Amino acid sequence: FSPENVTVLFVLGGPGAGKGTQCANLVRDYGFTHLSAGDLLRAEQEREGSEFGEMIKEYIRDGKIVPMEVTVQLLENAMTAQVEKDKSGKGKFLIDGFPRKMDQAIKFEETVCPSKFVLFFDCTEEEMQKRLLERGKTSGRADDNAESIMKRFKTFVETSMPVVDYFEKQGRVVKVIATQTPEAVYKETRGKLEQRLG
Ligand code: UP5
Ligand code: MG
Repeated sequence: FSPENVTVLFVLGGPGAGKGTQCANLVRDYGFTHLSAGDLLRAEQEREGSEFGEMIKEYIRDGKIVPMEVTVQLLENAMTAQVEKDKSGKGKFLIDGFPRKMDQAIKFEETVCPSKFVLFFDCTEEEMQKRLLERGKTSGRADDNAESIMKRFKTFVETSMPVVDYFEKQGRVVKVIATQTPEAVYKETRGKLEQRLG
């Protein structure tokens, strides 16, 4: 697909900030296609015959960032499939949980498509930890345990926040306070998004 035919918003925020929850709302009301990098990696890990399965499993459990080649390729494949499926030959994407390392940000914007802006969900670690431990009771996610959560927070602060800062310096971040109820967070999200999209 050609970059002129697609709109991309990156959706960032710490582990458990509510990225997936709010993306579901935006899909319902604005017709975006939601692509979660974490979901794509988990699906690839499960795929029979994947050469990356074991590696992805270890990286996710340790809260580390999977080498970007794998993730960028998965995202590009999913975008291509969606654009080809769409009658208009266009696409409107929420790329959730990506880019979370500087090399990914540069590579994706250079070789796939620049993003319009970043939607950043800002939440306290205390609140995120509470949410993830609660979800961990039933999610079956290998990284929803106290030890992995700590590692995910460390990676977020050291590796992913610099990406948010990089976009912020370019005036490309729309920040939403994400500690409130899901409904309140969504209300703020809609308001800021509509202002920005014009
Ligand atoms: N919840 C949501 N909003 C709430 C609110 N306002 N009030 C109270 N509760 C709220 O929400 C998390 C939980 O909180 C849910 O139970 C929800 O009901 C509740 P969710 O919407 O799922 O939050 P989200 O931000 O999507 O949390 P998630 O756990 O998905 O975030 P992560 O960023 O940690 O997970 P992701 O799947 O993106 O990545 C997982 C791993 O994949 C990474 O750690 C990394 O190892 C790997 N990865 C890469 O290597 N490269 C990538 O590019 C991407 C991922
Ligand atoms: Mg998520």
